[in-house]
Amino acid sequence: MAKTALITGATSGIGEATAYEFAKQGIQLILCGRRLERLQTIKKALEGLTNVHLLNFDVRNKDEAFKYINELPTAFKNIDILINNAGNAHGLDPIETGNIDDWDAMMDINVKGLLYISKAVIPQMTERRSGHIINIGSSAGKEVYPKGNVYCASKHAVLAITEGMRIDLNPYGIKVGSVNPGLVETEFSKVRFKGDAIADLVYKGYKALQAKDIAEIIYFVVSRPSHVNIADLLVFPTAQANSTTINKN
Ligand code: NDP
Ligand code: 8X3
Repeated sequence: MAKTALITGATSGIGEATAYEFAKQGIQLILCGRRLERLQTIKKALEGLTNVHLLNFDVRNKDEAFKYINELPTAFKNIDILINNAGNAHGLDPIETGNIDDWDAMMDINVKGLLYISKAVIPQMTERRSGHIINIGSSAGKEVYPKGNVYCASKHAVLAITEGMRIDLNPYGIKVGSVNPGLVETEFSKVRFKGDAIADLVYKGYKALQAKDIAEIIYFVVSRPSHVNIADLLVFPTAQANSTTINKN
């Protein structure tokens, strides 16, 4: 029987590319994001390959997260794979001038949103004693870079939550791991810099990772045999050695 995956943040970038990759492999999809039109376009594009169900809500809204996940139609009720991907950086400022709304957004979406979705999905996984959770962390969850403060904190939290989940869900045979990319050319920098032209410079002068690169890695992770769990994966573009060392032309 086809597996079912819930992907948060499926309207662009890594989440969208993962939806395409999973559809190609015949995995049924539950796609979550705030931009409904984009969700509908993706559903239309993928329906020839697999079944797609849309969940149009903000992961910060815990009532909606529980309501939508608890009320999934029968054909989508059993979630085998959860990709906790929704998230972004907001701003790049020294701690002393950082914007509190940016801080709230990063902690509320990247950390608390991931927890709400996980809390809504995990009980059915523990009941069935199977499942696979992949949290999309970041190289920013492994090292802190200048002005990265709160975004880095949110991704360090994702890594700690991943490790905690893996320990607590170990008796149930549930796989938990994180995929942690360096620079990926998506809408990420447009969101971070609020549409400012500076966003275009982030991926200039070298070949950044593409969303499809990460989607293929995520599919590799979910397609390992049942006794293999890729717990923690760090991937950079070849031109990047760490958060601050990038070989640009
Ligand atoms: P994008 O901006 O392209 O995608 C972000 C996705 O998250 C969108 O689909 C967006 O959908 C969704 N999202 C954001 N906020 C919410 C919310 N409140 N509720 C529901 N969905 C939300 O960026 P990426 O694809 O690059 O980012 C995906 C993940 O990868 C993030 O967790 C990011 O931190 C991580 N990452 C990115 C890297 C990069 O360099 N790009 C590197 C390392 C990690 P919508 O706006 O429609 O709700
Ligand atoms: C995204 C990578 O270096 O822009 O998580 O923070 S970075």
